[in-house]
Amino acid sequence: MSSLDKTQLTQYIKARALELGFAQCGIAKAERLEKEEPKMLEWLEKGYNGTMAYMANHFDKRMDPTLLVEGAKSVIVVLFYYYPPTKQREDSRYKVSKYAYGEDYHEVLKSKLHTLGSALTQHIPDASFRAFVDSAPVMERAWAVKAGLGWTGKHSLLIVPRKGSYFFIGELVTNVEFEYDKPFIGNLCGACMQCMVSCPTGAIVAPGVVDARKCISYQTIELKDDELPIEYQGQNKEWIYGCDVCQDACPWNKKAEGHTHADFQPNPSLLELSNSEWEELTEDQYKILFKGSAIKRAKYKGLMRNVKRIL
Ligand code: B12
Ligand code: SF4
Ligand code: SF4
Repeated sequence: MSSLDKTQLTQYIKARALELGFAQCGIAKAERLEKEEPKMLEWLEKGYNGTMAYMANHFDKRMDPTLLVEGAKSVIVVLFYYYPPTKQREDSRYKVSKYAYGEDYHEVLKSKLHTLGSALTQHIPDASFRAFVDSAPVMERAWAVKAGLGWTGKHSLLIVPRKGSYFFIGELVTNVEFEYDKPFIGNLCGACMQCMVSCPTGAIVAPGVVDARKCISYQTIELKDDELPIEYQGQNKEWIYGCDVCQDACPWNKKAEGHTHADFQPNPSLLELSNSEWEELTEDQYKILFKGSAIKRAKYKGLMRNVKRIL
């Protein structure tokens, strides 16, 4: 048994999260996401997931973390700030999304989440937990809202008041009970439409709804086909891995400052690659340059296909 009561344990775990480099930590009760369910179903029915068939898998588990993790009582949600301190060279015709400048964030966040989980088991020996970042059937943005961390903007991403959207989201689902945060109520977008009007492909089809098939991020990373469907060709003039246009356009990101994580520094070679170096990149160079990077998700063939599309 822990010597800490519920309030102290809640404060302790949140303080540990901040020490580990997370910008924010909120905690929500693990329960079915009743409100999100019909919206998710509609998104799938409209085919907005494109070839990401996995988005339709484990529907019940995605809606209810108690089905995903046995005995789950709480979802601890953490945010990791990633706006980079340095950017790609100005004259680069081949833009890489800022989230992929450094090491693979899945690895960085998972390792920190496991350290956070171990801190929990030190106090509660029979605590169990599972750490998730991005790839599991978990509605991460909905949980961040439930844990009081922010709202989802018209581009559908989580925005933290005054701090913007350049955050990754991670979770620990655990059998331990905490004092829960109040959900973030409302939406601070107001009448702004900047993300919707600036999206180069019209992928934000309604406020808060992204048709992934039209999104450059999907087309450059998730879509494995050699050719883009004809209706989507020619709209993307610069992105070879992901896309930041809707986030860069957002007033909540206008004051974004570079992060200071020593363990998540941008890869200097990536920032400095010239246009001709991108065009002539060999598979061996790719392997050395992007070792441990999120860019590996696109594979060499996929990345060069994206370079050729722009070229
Ligand atoms: C699939 C996916 C994608 C797809 C689809 C994107 C999307 N918006 O759904 C693609 C490949 C396009 C993508 C792109 C990106 N992604 Co992504 N992606 C995911 C993933 C794996 C699942 C998201 C999901 O469930 N989508 C399905 C839809 C239905 O979910 P939803 O938007 O939450 O659904 C709500 C709304 O649609 C709304 N809704 C539905 N209908 C209606 C109708 C009305 C009227 C209203 C108001 C609302 C509404 O209600 C739904 C339920 O809450 C998550 C990780 C995770 N497991 O959650 C990361 C995640 C969302 N991605 C992330 C990132 C960083 C990106 C990119 C910025 C990467 C980049 N720079 O290229 C882009 C951003 C593009 C964008 N504007 O969304 C981060 C976002 C962090 C944040 N601050 O929010 C996540 C959380 C990963 C992580 N762990 O950090 N992604
Ligand atoms: S990431 Fe780019 S393509 Fe996708 S919704 Fe945002 S602006 Fe549009
Ligand atoms: S650009 Fe405007 S509408 Fe879009 S998310 Fe930001 S505040 Fe909301």
